Amino acid sequence: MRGLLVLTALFVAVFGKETFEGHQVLRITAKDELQLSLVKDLEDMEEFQLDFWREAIDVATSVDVRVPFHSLQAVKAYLETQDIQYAVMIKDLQAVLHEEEEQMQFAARAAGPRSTDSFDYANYHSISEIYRFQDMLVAENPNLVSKIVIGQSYEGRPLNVLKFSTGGTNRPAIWIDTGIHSREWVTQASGTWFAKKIVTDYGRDPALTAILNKMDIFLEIVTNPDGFSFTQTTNRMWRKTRKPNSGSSCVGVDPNRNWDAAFGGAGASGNPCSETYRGPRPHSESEVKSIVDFVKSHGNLKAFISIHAYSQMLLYPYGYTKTPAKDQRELHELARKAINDLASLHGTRYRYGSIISTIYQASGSTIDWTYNQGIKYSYTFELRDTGRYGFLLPASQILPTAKETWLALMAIMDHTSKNTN
Ligand code: 0X9
Ligand code: ZN
Repeated sequence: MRGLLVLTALFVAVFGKETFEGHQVLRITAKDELQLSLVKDLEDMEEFQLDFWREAIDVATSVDVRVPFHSLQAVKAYLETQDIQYAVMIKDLQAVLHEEEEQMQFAARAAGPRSTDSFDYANYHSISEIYRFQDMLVAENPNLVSKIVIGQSYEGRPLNVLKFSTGGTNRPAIWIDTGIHSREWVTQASGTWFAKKIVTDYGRDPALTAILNKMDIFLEIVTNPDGFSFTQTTNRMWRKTRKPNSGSSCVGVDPNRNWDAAFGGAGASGNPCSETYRGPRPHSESEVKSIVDFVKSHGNLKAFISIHAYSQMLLYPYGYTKTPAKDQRELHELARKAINDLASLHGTRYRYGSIISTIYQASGSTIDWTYNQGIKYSYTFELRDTGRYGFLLPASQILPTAKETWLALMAIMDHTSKNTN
């Protein structure tokens, strides 16, 4: 296993980008507890190098897993021998990636935008394009937008946060982050669109104007810049941070398992090679610690919204326990309103509820920590889709996704503002 990983790393170092020729994404559906445990056993078969896009939880829900070409026959034989049902969601991952890359290169051929009005919101962009977009937005709207740098990533990239503020000092505020998992590209793309939407709607949309006359909004678009850069240069499927782990050849920590909320509990891994590796200690990742420090020093955040993909879900705490959050009723009602507003645009259907009861148990996740810090309106989204493309959502869906999500964000921000003194 270790040998294979080292070999892959070497190959990539010499030849550039990791390819996914013949990789498939399978959707596996266990029909009883026995089958479910057989599917879970796959998680421990390291030689297969499986990448679980959606984990095994219970009999009712299916599992999405990326299977490398070299394991495909064996995995399918394993499932077929046990009579476990599966469907091929993505037949050739590399073909989808190729399409995505072509589209991105085609879009990048156009001259760089001279203003945020001509920015191409309907395509995916490199990290430097997004950083440049942020600077343009600040330059164009100096009375509304500023950029603060809350820290540095492991590889030394700035952790930029856009601050939207119409005045006051340390006003009550709303936090939004996208891209903490680097491969969830539709989130950073949507975050970019949200930033432009805020400056466009301020002074025009009465609801947003009222919110911004009372509260500040903080938006971190590229929350995991090292991972994001890595998805563009080397491995499109990278999720974690890029900090090496001592004593292991595997790199990175899952920044959505690294928070000090039941850190180390069930729903995270202690194995540095796992996609849900929690890290050596809470807040070990600078990308996480920088937000922690910001939240504490600000001290007046009223809503904290962390945006992921995929699955179409709006979730609130907790992920580590089934004990209901003390504001569960209000959080549930508001989530219902938000997803109904979201659906009103294109009919996109979301599920909603607590993390543990809706998706799966996760310890050390972002919003469990923010909620326990006293930020009542702590929510996390899983944007489009439900698995047809999964993390590889075509660029043609960026605008519909961003626009519908904005309606849900407005519902949460509006309620937060109205319930803040
Ligand atoms: O495993 C996760 O961290 C989340 N799914 S994802 O595919 N975006 O990685 C689910 C965990 C709970 N949900 C959120 N905190 N978004
Ligand atoms: Zn995620």
